[in-house]
Amino acid sequence: MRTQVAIIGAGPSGLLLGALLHKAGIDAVILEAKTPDYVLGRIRAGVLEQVCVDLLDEVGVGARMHREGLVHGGFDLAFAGQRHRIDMKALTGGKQVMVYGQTEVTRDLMDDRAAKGLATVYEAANVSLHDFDGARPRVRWQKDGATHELECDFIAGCDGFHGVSRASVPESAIRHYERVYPFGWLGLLSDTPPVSHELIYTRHERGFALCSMRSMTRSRHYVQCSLDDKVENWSDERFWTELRRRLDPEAAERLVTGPSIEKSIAPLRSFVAEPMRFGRLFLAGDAAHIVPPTGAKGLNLAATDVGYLGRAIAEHYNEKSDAGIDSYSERCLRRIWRAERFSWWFTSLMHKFPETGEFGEKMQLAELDYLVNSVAASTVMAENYVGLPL
Ligand code: RFL
Ligand code: PHB
Repeated sequence: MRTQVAIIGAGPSGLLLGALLHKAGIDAVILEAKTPDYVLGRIRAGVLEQVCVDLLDEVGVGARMHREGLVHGGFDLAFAGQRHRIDMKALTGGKQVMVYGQTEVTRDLMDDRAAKGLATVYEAANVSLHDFDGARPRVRWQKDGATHELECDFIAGCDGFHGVSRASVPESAIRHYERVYPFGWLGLLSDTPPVSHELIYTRHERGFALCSMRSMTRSRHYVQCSLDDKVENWSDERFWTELRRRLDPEAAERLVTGPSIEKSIAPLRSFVAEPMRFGRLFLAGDAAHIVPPTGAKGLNLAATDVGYLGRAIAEHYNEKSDAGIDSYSERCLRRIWRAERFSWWFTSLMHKFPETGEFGEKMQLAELDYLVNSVAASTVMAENYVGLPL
């Protein structure tokens, strides 16, 4: 079997890259370890930057997002029992974000791929990458008791943080930068109306809380939890009680509770692998970097990585230029480090860090007070949240 680009992973970055390559007339095969239902069952991101929206429009899968997604021009920061609105739209000269779940983005890309008859191999086991330092890379996998091999020109490693692509690179060729936070987020999805029409990020002595949404009838809430916590320890009732305790009085009053549809714990981590290109292997999305979810940047970074990569590969075939391929890693990393900085900063500002003590808490409150009362500081926050220019 032969293709131009072998894409490892059918998460949002692999699927979007597949769509961008198809649009440029380039043949690609996607290999995914799990089933489609498993991929769609992972409840993750909810906030899309304009660059991500533009890429989905560019490949023609944006119609449902524009119909069902919610455009937000601001969000609230809550601390010391009060809420303060950050007016992103006014502070950034009109920029806004789209609230539309990662599950829906993935579904739209999957449906489009299926409708076009493009090749995706689900349940591909033991995927292995070979010879990407030479001119003829190959990918092998097992399915239905048989071993398969795909010859290609390029391999795109879009297989997330625990994938095989980054792990296939010799240790001496890659450098990792990492910070693991001493807590996680416990998330709960429910068919209940959101607390407010915009997101509320809350700093509280008991820990961080976030009120988000998927629609005006479906909410997504998070509370900071300890790293060794287990979902089984959290009945729906315990979750709602804990969330309500952390919210400001008005939000607590408006909170509508109901049975969970999904509940899961995600550890928080900042991680970057450098470089992102190894001969004919490219890493993209969570395979190369992780941000804590506080800044809502993970999926957006994945989208911009594959935006750059799709264009670079198209230039290689259609314009016989490798300029985009040669600058891929550097271009991505510049954007990634700025998003890492913002996500780390916002995480540090909003969470309970037991080791920093009361002094740390006072610093957080002083910074939040400055942030919501200074136009300059609010503008910095707003322009990072809507996404820095490409
Ligand atoms: P994914 O989504 O992990 O997909 C990788 C795919 O690769 C497959 N795979 C393999 N396939 C073949 N062979 C192997 N050996 C393989 N190993 C793995 C996996 O099964 C999977 O299907 O990575 P991708 O595509 O790079 O997408 C990244 C995003 O999923 C991630 O950055 C975001 O979800 C992060 N994130 C958020 N990002 C935002 O932009 N805005 C948000 O509001 C936001 N909220 C969040 C988030 C992540 C969260 N969690 C759970 C970490 C909220 C949370 C709680
Ligand atoms: C979500 O809706 O899942 C969500 C929203 C904003 C974040 C993180 C997650 O910062």
